[in-house]
Amino acid sequence: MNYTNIGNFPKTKLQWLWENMKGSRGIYIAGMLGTIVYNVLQLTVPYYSGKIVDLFLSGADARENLRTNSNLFYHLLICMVGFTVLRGVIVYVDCMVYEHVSQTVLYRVRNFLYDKIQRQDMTFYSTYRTGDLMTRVTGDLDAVRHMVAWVIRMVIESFSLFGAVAIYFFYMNWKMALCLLIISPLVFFIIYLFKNKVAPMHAKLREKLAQMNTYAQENISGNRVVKAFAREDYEIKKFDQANRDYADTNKATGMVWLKFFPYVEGIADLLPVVMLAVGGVFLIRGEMSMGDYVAFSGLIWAIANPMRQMGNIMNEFQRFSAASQKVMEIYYSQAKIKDAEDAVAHPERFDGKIEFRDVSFQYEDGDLPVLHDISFTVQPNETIAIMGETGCGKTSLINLIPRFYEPTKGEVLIDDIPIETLKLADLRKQIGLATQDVLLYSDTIEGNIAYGDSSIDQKEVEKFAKYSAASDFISKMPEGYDTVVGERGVGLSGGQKQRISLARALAVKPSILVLDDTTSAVDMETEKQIQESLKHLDFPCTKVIIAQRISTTKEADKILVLQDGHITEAGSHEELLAKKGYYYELVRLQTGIDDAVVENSANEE
Ligand code: DUT
Ligand code: MG
Repeated sequence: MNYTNIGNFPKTKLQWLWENMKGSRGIYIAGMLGTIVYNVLQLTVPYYSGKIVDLFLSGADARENLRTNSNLFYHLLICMVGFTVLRGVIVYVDCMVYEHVSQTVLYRVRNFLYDKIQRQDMTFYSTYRTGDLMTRVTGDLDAVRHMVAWVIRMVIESFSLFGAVAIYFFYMNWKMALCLLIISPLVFFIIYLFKNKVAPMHAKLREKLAQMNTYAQENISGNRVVKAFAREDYEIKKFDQANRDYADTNKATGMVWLKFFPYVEGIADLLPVVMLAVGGVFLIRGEMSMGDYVAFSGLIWAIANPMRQMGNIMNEFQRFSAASQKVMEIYYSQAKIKDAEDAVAHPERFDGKIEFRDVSFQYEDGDLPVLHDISFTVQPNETIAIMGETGCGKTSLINLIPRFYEPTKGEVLIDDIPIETLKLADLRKQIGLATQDVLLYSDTIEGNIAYGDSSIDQKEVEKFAKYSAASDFISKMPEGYDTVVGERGVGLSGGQKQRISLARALAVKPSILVLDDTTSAVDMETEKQIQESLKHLDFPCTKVIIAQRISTTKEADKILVLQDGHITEAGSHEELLAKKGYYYELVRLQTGIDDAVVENSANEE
């Protein structure tokens, strides 16, 4: 896959995240500070309870203190409760901050990605599978959101808690603190080993998810093929396999932590033992007060839990890493076909002259050129027909006109302007295209016809439907133009879809109309009707028509015959008949009559 700059982004993942927090950075930093504050506040309870124990419960003059200094006792108690309540409030607000910022980032990146995907060129769409793209804008993006909402918060929580407690421990009794903390670097080492093991697992996991989604997506949109071949069981099995693969990889990823978990857990469990043994000795020797002992034991969880949490955090961090890689690939991808820096605006109509100058073309992923040195000119308002056997390059040729692809050699000009100097939108707005593979939107028929120009009214929609010989069948439908057609035009026949697609292409009143085998599925009679109305459109329009039937091409001003990407014959119907080449043979084949008659018919015309 050479489409994007994989792994070679202008920013690191965290820098990229930070960039997308624009506008919420201040509040996010406040949120992080809040996290530090509420974690440090955790120390207040053991601090005050330690004080209370020392002064009023276990000290030598505890009773005396309680009698003479009860104010202090209540003061300490109120502080303890007050800080606990304050902490609760901060945690609450903090949670909202993280959630808010993460949703803001999610919204922003999602829109950005959608925008990016919309503006990509054809090569992009043949590179990425739909299911994979869907995974990127859903699952992967959610992992990014999770990073902002949870992972970063947990990192700060763990480190601030651990750090605050460590400092407090040293402040109380440095010897005891040292004994407890000396083993903690070992945890970091274990986590480091764990990271190396789990990172590739997350990359794999993510691929499996994309694969599963792709199967599901292809299967659902291709359900008719599945049914036609009665391959339901096969498809179910295929999905089951992908599903199992994903589940297994998920389990395997979880198992990685299980290998490291006993060591981290062992170290965490060791802490209370050290506390009891070493603390006990210090207590006996009088090197530590009972209050300090209580404070120490009351806080031991605050260094054990961050250790335990590390594995979780690292796991989530790696998930983010794998997912953000995929998101950033789209985020930083650049369409190769885009407006030139100095692109010329051309809001007005074209006259409609089309010229191909020595155009050769090869698909990026193809081994051989599919078009060789194509040169021809179509004058404004003329009709040019392109013929040739399947796979000879007809669709590839017309795809160069709206700049879906770019020639590898030569250039395409419209009204003598090289099309790569025009603004893409201006170029494409002037081209009405009915593609070979018809795709209609889940919308009403009217909505589909007016897709390219939603400003046209019902009357005009009906006019274009008439041009494309679609009005009859549309008016026979129960809800007429308001009939909702499903995805890909479910509920319509092939010929009906083609006619709606033709009406859609006409409805933008293009200067250039490109029809790729658009009447292949309609009957001869209807096709004749369409040909007739195309001749009498109420706006000037150059027509490029790919067709297989002689009846369609016969009346074109010029006919091109393509063979293996070369133009082998060019001229009018009569000129080509006289050549007695491919076109002549085609006429013979299609009309089913012998040479003499073909020649006669040519003479008549
Ligand atoms: N091709 C690719 N990649 C594509 C599309 C086509 O490599 O994305 C190849 C297949 C074929 C050649 O280019 O060998 C020409 O294809 P095209 O679609 O232009 O053929 P066609 O003349 O339109 O055939 P058909 O009459 O079947 O529509
Ligand atoms: Mg084609």
